[in-house]
Amino acid sequence: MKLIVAVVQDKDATRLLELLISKGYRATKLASTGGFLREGNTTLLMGIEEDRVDEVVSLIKRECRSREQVVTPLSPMGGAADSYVPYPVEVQVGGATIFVLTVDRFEKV
Ligand code: 2BA
Repeated sequence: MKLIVAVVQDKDATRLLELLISKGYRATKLASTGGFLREGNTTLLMGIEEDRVDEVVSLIKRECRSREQVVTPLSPMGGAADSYVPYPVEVQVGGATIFVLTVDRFEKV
């Protein structure tokens, strides 16, 4: 078994979750916050049989869109802090950040 951890945008989370559940997958939805934007996003935990991981990843790719967002960072994204002047920058928030981990042991009691 593998554990898929997927950080997705809130806008895509409900639709993706409904699709996964309708296809018989199990998932846990966690409310999370992006470290950079400090905005809400959604983290899905999914225990998936190894031979179905690719299908789940392609469902995530299908349902999650990348979007541009304008932000004004409160601290510098690189370089010296003393000469820092905040100004809006455009960031591309990805459709999904996906981690696939090996599960050593899985039990339900
Ligand atoms: P955030 O940390 O809020 O990041 C949102 C977007 O801001 C990122 O999109 C990226 O385009 C940009 N960004 C993040 N850190 C940056 C930096 N230091 N300088 C410039 N731009 C920066 P994504 O890369 O698609 O990430 C979307 C969300 O996925 C992240 O929200 C975070 O919650 C999660 N994430 C991404 N990579 C991760 C990782 N390696 N480990 C854990 N969570 C991750």
